[in-house]
Amino acid sequence: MKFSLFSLARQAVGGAAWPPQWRDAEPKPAYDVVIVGAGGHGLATAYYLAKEHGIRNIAVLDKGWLGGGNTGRNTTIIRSNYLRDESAAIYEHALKLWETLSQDLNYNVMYSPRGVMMLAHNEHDIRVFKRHVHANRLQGIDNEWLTAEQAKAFCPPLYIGSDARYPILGAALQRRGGVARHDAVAWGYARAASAMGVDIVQNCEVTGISRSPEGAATGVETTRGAIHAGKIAVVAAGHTSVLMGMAGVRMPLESFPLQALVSEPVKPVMPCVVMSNTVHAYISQSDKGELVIGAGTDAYTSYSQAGGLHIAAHTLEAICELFPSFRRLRMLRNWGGIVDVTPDRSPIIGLTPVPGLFVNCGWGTGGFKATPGSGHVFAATIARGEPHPIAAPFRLDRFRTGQLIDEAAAAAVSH
Ligand code: FAD
Ligand code: PYC
Repeated sequence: MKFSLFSLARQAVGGAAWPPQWRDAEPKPAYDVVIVGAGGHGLATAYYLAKEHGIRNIAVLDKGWLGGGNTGRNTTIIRSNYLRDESAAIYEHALKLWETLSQDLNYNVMYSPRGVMMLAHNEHDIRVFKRHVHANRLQGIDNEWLTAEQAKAFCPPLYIGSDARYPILGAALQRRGGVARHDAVAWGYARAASAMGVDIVQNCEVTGISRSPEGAATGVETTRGAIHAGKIAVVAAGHTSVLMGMAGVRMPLESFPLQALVSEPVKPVMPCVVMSNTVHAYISQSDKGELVIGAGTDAYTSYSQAGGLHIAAHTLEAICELFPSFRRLRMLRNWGGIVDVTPDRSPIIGLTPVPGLFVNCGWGTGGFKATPGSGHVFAATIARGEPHPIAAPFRLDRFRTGQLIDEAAAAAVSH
């Protein structure tokens, strides 16, 4: 890996500003772009920077192993049935990229468009989901309303009796929604980016962001030394506030644990993805046969990669009421990740007040589905130094101007 001797020397003098006579002699950055975070979004960004913008002198740094953050911990639900035009544009952009991603990367990411169904349990749910169906149709995105009987026909294990504790009054179905293999997405992007010359450095925690006397971001301090960089992109879900704080930028984010669990493997029994925001549970079946079950976020902010057990218990109770035949299954394991959540539940993508510093974060409980689209538009934003049109509405300063993109209901996970 390439370290800049000049930046090491600068660190040795306590990070002080370069004396004027040295400034002229500043070295060429070791990397054109340093990406902090080797999750799906960071790796996808590196891949599209290399593939579509010819920028290959890139390092992707991670404090752990690649794909070991939320990318490797999520329940892989993919859909684009959001409410607002801005959101529909980015999630649909991603969904279209998912459709050919295995071919593009020459790596099977096991994208499976098996349908995502969101259950309505009361009048309010019905109105909210019908509003999404109508909005999506106007946006050219597939989403349809099902009666309870149609929902049961689509997903036979679902219990729709009127004596249910959470009666099912109907559902919104996006047939093109589905799942993919989370690890394969990280590995596929990493392999393809690496083949184009991108350096991926694991076990390399970023501990500081250095700035020029004029204020521009010039490099990162890491547990393995300093690295001088032309541009720096922070893509470190859950930890963004900490990293951006190193450059003096305060972010409108809160970090929460979000957890999931899997059952013992069984033969194919769940044909689709079912989500219920109201009962705080969602479920699908992995290709290994495990039922993949997710819960809502913890109620309190924390950096612990484990959610409260009482939340998991509530989720399992709800799943057993929605799918009584799953009562006999044993749970195999549970885990958690840390998601960073914005006030309007939409991501932040783009430039920052610090020249040369870019950020992509705030995907909250729902960024896996966005991975290809997020990486694609973020790469264009970094390469051109101005927001890609799809990324533009998600700029950081919307929290100053008030142009929020409220997607609280589309998140489909309680938070
Ligand atoms: P990550 O994969 O978390 O990558 C960020 C990386 O940054 C990490 O590898 C971390 O080690 C690294 N990092 C952090 N700090 C530093 C530092 N100082 N120096 C160097 N590296 C650093 N989304 C969906 O769309 N569908 C779902 O079904 C879904 N289910 C979820 C279920 C759970 C339990 C969880 C936790 C999340 C879920 N999500 C889901 C959300 C989704 O996982 C995330 O939005 C997405 O994976 C974020 O990807 P990322 O690449 O931005 O972050
Ligand atoms: O955004 O679809 C989603 C999701 C499902 C589970 C967690 N996030």
